[in-house]
Amino acid sequence: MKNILTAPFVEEMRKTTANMYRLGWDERNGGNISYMLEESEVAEYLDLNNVIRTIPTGFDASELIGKIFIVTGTGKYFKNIDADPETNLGIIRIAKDGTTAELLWGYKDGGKFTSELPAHLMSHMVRLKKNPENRIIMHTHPTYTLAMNFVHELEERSFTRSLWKTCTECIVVFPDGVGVLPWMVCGTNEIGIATAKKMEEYRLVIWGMHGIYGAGKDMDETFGLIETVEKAAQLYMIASTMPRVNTIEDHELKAVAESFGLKYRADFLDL
Ligand code: 2HA
Ligand code: ZN
Repeated sequence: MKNILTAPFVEEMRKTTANMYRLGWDERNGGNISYMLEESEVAEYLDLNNVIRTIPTGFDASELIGKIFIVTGTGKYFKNIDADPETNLGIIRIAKDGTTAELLWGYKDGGKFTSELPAHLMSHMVRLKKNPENRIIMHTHPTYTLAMNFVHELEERSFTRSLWKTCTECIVVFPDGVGVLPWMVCGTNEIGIATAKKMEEYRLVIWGMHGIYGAGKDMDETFGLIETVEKAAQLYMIASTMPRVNTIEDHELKAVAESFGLKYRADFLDL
């Protein structure tokens, strides 16, 4: 059996969370990531028959029975993951009842998975149906995206348009746009259900005045989606305090999308 600390998926969790912390997006225990793993890749590092303990999830994830995820821990800080992955991360498998998580590794201090597990697993279920390659759900609190939440209408068409119009390549990176939820209590099954519903249409979902969710096939794609929204929001916020002289026009957005051959939300453009 190989040392789990050398596993590429543990390394990716360490590097990504450290990077997000350094960007200032994940203060204290802010943010969480879940990453679906292949049974065969985990079996190189762990005895899959050895369940350390079981933890109830509080909701039904029957569609994910037997699936294995590496997930950030509740109350744990992204800042500390790199130095102590075994305390701050855990590897869980959804048990046969669909409502229990079997702990295979991690949460060494008796901890458990993120309080946002409902939003993560419900989003995985939806995204997997859209794309069987989907592996990552990522939640974070990017500074400018959040700032923009306080000065911009929280409505997906207009929010998406403002982002698209700030950065030429935004429409290329997220042609499906950005879903927006109003402010809601976090950590509940209700916000999980609402997030998953948005994930039927979008790979990016803003939690109004809280943060953002991203979904993708790997860490780079998912991080890249959120990073691009954050860059556009940063430009929007910097430029919004000054008189606007230029903008990317709707016909120009259409031209970019068509030149890249994208299936995009044409109904989000005024043409
Ligand atoms: O777990 O970001 O939404 C910390 C959070 C909750
Ligand atoms: Zn959060």
